[in-house]
Amino acid sequence: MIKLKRYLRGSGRVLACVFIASIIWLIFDMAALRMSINDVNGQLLKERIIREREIINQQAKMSQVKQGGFGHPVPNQANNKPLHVDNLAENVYRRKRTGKFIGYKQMDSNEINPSQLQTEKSSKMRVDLDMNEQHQLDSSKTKTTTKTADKVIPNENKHSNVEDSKMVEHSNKKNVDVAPKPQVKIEQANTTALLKLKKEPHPVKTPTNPLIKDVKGKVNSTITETQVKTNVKDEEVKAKEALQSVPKLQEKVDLKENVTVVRKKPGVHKVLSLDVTQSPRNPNAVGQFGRAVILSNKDEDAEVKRRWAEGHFNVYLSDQIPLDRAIPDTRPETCKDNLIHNDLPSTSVIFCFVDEVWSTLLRSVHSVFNRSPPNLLKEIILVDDCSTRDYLKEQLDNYMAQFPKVKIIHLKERQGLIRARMAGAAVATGDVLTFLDSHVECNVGWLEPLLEQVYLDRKKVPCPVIEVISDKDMSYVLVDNFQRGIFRWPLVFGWSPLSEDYIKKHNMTIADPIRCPVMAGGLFSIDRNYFYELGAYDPGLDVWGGENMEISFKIWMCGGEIEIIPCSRVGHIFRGQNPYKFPKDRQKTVERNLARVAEVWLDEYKDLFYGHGYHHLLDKKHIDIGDLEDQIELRKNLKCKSFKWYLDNVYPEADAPIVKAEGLVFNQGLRKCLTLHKGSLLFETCDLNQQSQHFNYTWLRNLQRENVCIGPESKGSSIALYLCDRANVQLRWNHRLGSSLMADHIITDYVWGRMCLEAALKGDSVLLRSCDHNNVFQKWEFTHYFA
Ligand code: UD2
Ligand code: MN
Repeated sequence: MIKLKRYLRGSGRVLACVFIASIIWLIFDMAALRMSINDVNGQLLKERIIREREIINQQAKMSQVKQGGFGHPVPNQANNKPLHVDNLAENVYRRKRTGKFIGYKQMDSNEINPSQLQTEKSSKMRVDLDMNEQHQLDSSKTKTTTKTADKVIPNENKHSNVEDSKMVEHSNKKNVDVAPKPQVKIEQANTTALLKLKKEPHPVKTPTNPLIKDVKGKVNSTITETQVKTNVKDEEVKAKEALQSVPKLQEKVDLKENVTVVRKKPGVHKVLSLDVTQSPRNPNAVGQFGRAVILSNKDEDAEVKRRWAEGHFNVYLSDQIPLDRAIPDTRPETCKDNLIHNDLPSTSVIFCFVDEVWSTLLRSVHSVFNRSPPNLLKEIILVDDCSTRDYLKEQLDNYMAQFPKVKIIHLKERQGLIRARMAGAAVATGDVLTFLDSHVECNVGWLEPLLEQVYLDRKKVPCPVIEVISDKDMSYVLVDNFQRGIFRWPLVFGWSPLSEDYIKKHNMTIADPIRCPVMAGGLFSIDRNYFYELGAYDPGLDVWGGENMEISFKIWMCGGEIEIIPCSRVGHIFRGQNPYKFPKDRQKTVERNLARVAEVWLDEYKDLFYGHGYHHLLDKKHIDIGDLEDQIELRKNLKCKSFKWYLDNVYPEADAPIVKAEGLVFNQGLRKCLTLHKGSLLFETCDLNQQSQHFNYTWLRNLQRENVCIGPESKGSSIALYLCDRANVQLRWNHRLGSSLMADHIITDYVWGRMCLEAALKGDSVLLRSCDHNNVFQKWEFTHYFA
């Protein structure tokens, strides 16, 4: 103590005072610093909120300015992602589709790997349960009673309180690390953005092309007593709906990430991975998660067979599968990060159907409701193409009455899918038309990528990847990547993989849009006004078939583009045969449709169509393909490009030689070439430079030089020259190279008995003689063969 006193004396005291003072100073300083940091933080936060509000205001203004339409091209950078190979979902259920033709698809269900299935199942569970937690969050707002866990979902995209406490408990446990709680302020900002956009929907332009009236008029005139069930609501109710649905939608989005995105690039958000179901999904339900169902019971087998004809697929099984079952999210991994514009156009989804099975029709509709952002889904239009089944009348109306967005049209006369679709389009009010078959399941995130393409370019016609719902076990089956739709002669639709070279050359990833020469037909989105500018479908096409060719050629040749969008996926039940009746003969209906398409769109290539087994369609006595004037006029008015342009630019891989063979026609006996000189046939020494020696062997099997054709005289054995006539069977010859007995011969199929073209010994004429496979004067060879 004495020592301490001694230290505090004199200079020691001064030092101690300084020391204490500096400590006090330090403490004050730190406190001040802390306060100023808090200030800055608060300021920063304020600024951020203000900035985000500004962005949102800008977006709202933009959507006001863009009232004339939504087609301003902005490249989607999110597509340029590296190839993703180890996507789990891709390894599940993968089957080959290459080379198989639509309508004949028979799938085998034995390839499924159960362990992968399990993984897929659990990952899917997380998504669903995640939604349930959102339901919990909402529980104070709405209370609706859910019926059974899997079957009925009475509200369109409206979340409700889930009363099954077991499932909720389960979901909360599972969900802890899955759904991070959103930050309140940020949530508000985003919500405002969407609400503002919602309040200013895209105005609907009325089609201006005079042709539109005609097309619509024709359809309407045949639809007698169309019943349109519209649930018109006043604006207030609609606004309320928007207020309810949009914030809920937002909850599902990872808000933290979304904000980062908004700051980088205003006006976009990450594609929404919606899978909304009102009831918790029963993981043990039949067909849940898109898995195959194998029936072991013999009685059930008999039932499957008994009911097969109702839809030409496993109807018995379909009826047991939940209407809102989950299916594996099969998109390439990178799709989830794709950026989508906030102000996408709305769509009307159009299903036309005839005698569709109840459960598949409903599953199709529910999949649209459950997996589409409500603000983009303007309405669902169901066009009943004069079905004969009772349940598709009042029962359907009653069921759909709970969904204000559903409109039903019951056609009084059977129109066929083409005119039925047009009837649906005629009442549609969405900016974009989205056509779907009535036995589909739309997958997670299916809609936004389609609408995004239309938004970027209104002349783009995007199609989802069509995946397979097995007709036998109802499993959801993935298809190969890089597939595009093509046609082979005679206009048969098929799938074909892009070549390795093409993929490399264009630096393509599995998520990039694929240019598609021909669409499958059933599933696509198209700007509504553009659809009418193109003259919709040819209303002269009947029942089924060919309309996919028509619209594909029309789109490409008249300035549009068709693309398959791998980030959008929809499952479809491919049936072995049409499950409904054709009012007239099926084959005749389809070939008549195809002939109409060929006559309007194929130019000089139409003979390739007729030449592949459809010669008989040229005979007007055999078939009346109807009036084509309007269609030809339409093509002229639209100033569409030629079919040759289409082949050169859109589908250069097509095998489309304009003739079967051409050049000099060499006779093996005379060792000279056929010459058409001053109206008569003779032989000269072969000379490629001599135009008089050049002949075509056409797809209509004519031996033709310019417009002159060689044919047998109607009676007798001599040969005559005729003005070519595509319908004249007298002018058709069979000729092919090869090793068969009659190879190299030129055989008429007009004169009774086997008669062949033969060079006269003197070389001054050609004759018609009984075919003799040893006779070298009956053997001919063209310079070039193409087919
Ligand atoms: C494919 C297309 C289909 C259509 C067809 C060619 C896909 C997945 N499917 O055959 O959309 O382009 O090729 O025409 O790309 N329907 C009617 N009325 C009729 C006939 C059919 O409304 O008179 C309905 C039918 O209920 C179904 C849709 O049209 O919803 C397509 O018929 P489909 O499923 O028999 O055709 P699909 O898939 O074999
Ligand atoms: Mn179909």
